[in-house]
Amino acid sequence: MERTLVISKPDALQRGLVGEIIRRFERKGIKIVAMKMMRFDEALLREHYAHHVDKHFFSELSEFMRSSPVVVFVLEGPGAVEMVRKIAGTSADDLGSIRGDFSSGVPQNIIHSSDSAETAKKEIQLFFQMNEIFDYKKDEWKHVFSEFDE
Ligand code: 3AN
Repeated sequence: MERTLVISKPDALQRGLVGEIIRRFERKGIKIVAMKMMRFDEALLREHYAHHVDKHFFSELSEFMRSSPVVVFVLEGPGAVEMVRKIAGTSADDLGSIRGDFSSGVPQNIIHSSDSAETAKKEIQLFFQMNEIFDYKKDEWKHVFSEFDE
């Protein structure tokens, strides 16, 4: 089953939006299979944002991402990567999404989610040990996903 990584960023924790983020995924029927609070250090940040290390905004991004703890999640479901990206939204203009409803720009944009199934695998390995990710059955799924077959 497809999995994706979500980071609830420092602004979400500071603004009391972690529950709202979880609620949006839960009510869509997506399964939470791992969740923990942690703090980014410089090494993890450089690895996670390797594609941005040379960008002009990296120091601003780094300072922001280390300004408070973050909450990281592994979410699972049919088509989870794309569904979670849609619920998270692309920008502050994406009204109805998490970013659209709660953020007004970068870097304070509340949430990170993996951009492809391939990236998700790498990101999940970067943040979680295998024994921190849980396998369990979500009975609700037979009512949520028409294509779901036990
Ligand atoms: P996304 O998070 O939407 O997939 P990426 O991977 O292009 O976008 O960017 C990662 C993060 O880098 C963004 N979420 C944002 O926090 C930060 N970022 C991107 N562009 C800027 C910028 N011009 N100034 C500050 N931070 C930025």
